[in-house]
Order: sequence, then C-alpha cells, then structure tokens
Amino acid sequence: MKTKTLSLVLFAGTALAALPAQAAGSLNLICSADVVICEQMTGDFQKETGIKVNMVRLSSGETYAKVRAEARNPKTDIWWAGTGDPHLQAASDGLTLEYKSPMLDQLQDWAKKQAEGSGYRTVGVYAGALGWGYNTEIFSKKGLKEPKCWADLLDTSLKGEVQMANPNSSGTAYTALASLVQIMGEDQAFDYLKKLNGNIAQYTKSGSAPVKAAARGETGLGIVFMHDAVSQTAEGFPIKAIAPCEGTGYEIGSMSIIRGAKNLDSAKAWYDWALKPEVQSRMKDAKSFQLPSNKSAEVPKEAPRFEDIKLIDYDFATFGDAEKRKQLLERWDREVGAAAN
Ligand code: S7P
Repeated sequence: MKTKTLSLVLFAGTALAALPAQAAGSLNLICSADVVICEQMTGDFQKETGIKVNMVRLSSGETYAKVRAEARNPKTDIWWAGTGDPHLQAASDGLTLEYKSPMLDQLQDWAKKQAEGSGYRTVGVYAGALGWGYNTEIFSKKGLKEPKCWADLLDTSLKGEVQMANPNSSGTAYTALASLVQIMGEDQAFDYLKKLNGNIAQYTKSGSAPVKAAARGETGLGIVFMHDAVSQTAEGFPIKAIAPCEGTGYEIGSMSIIRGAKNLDSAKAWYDWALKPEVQSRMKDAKSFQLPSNKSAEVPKEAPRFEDIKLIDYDFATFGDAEKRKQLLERWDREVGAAAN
C-alpha cells in the first residue's frame, strides 16, 4: 500500500491530493470509550503503522444510530470499544463485516464467544462490571449512608444526588437497564427506575459523565461501570466504587468492522493491532481499567475483578437483540424519560 502511494507521489507529482483515502493509508474510526484512551490508541496506532486515523468519539448508542443511518454509504471503517450490546445489534442488522482475526486464539473465552455469537461480526476487546461510584466527602458531609445495594439508591435521602446516563445514547445506561430487567424482571425493573427517577438529578449523554460529575462534587453518586469510578479514584478524587449487593451486569466492550468500509485493509490492521497483548496492557496508562480480552495482556491492579463481584449471567443474545433494545428503550422513554422532562 505504501509503495503504491509513494510511486504515485513520485510519478504523478501533484496527484497526491486526489488520492483516494485508502491509497494514503487512512482509517475512519469511531471510538466509544473515554476520550483519553481513544486518543492514546489513535496516537499509538498512527506511530506504529503510519496509517492516519480520523477519530470521532461517540457514545455506544449514538454510534449504533450513526452506523444504521449511514448503512448505504458508510463513513466509518471501524468501531472500537463501547458496550457489546449495540455491537451485537449492529451485527444482527448486517451492518458490520465478518472478520476472523488471526489474533482470535489469544483471546479470553468471553471475547471469543462474543465473536462466535455474532458470526464473527464483532469481538470482545475488554470487559467490566456495572456499579456506581460515590463521592465519600459529599456523603460524609451530608450524613448519607454508603449505598451498597440497588435498593439503597431509592432512599429519599439521595434525592438529587444520583446521576446516570440516558440509555438511548449511552451503552453504559443500556447495560444498567438490561441488567435491572434481568435481576428484577421487566415490570419490577421499570417500577424501580420510576422510583429512582425521583433521586436523579440528570440523565447525561455519555456513560461515564455521572461519576466525573461526582468527582467534581456536582453530584453525590454516578451509576457507571466500576472501572470508570476507579479511574476517578486514580485521578485523586474522593470516589469509592461499589458493586451492588443484589448482583450486577457487565459489558463485553467490543470492536466491529463496518460493512462497506472504504479502508478495509486499514480497518483489519487496527483490528489485529487492538487485540495485541502489548496494546491492551498499555490501556492502563490512560487510566482505562477494564479487564483486557487478550489472555497475555496485563490485568491492571486497579481493575475491579469479576471474581470479587456478584455477577449475573448476562444474556447477551437477548439484550443484544435489536428488537429487544428498541422495545426497552421505547418503554424507558414513555415511563421514565417522559417523567424526567
Ligand atoms: O469509559 C470507558 C467505558 O465505560 O466507556 C464505554 C461506554 O460504553 C461508552 O460510553 P457510553 O455509555 O456513553 O456509550 C465502555 O465500553 C467503556 O468501558
């Protein structure tokens, strides 16, 4: 690819500006993790491969909507990170491309299962459990009790102290919705969410925003992935991460090549590169403390371990289904979102 580009530059002189993106070695990437790790990954990949990355950071639900909207003329080559459910939904809609990376054998079973279950249209890149982070200084100043269980979040003393994201835009919040439905049953989960709405100060667009707000002292508690709470603790903020006592759901953060990608070789190069152990081991440098999918990658010491958390047997097939997502989100909009406005 580079040789081709070079010869065009040498023999065609001014034709460089007219080169198609693929010949110039570029990649259009949507990154659905925190912007710090998105920038680190993009910078490292560019340095190591010479492929220029045009990166946009979007929440998982937003990305799914964009990929759907652009299905006939995709502007994106690869979607890295974000919760696995919308990646599965994109796979079942036929929006992503089947690809069997030579790296697959090196991955944890949960990451391989994600690939197998989607007909190799997505793959697991990391995993992390859902919970919350609360600001210990605010709680102690206001005399609030540490909430250990989902049920504790309904305590009226927490009125205006809780933030979570909107499940339409955020994969984190969709994971929360799907987890509660699996823990309580659908009707009870919606009763719970309607009650919880009384304590919610704001539904944010991005999934990790609630715990960032708690870190800054703008709210008491954010319902987030536990690793996002731990990153705030690692930044020096008085945030404590909690794993809910009743049990909780988890994500298999995923990666998918978009069907019709204009820079397919670059997309495959990113895909294989992002599954390497040394790349995943560096994620902690951006305070990204998920559990890596490559078995040989270093598990950060800060990462909340699955063996210490009461995890549900999350049903990815059901809750990664596009129809199920639509039905749950419509119900959330009607019964919870509408009451919040
Ligand atoms: O910050 C890392 C992380 O929690 O962000 C992803 C998350 O889904 C993106 O945010 P949205 O909730 O806004 O979609 C997770 O995959 C990842 O672990």
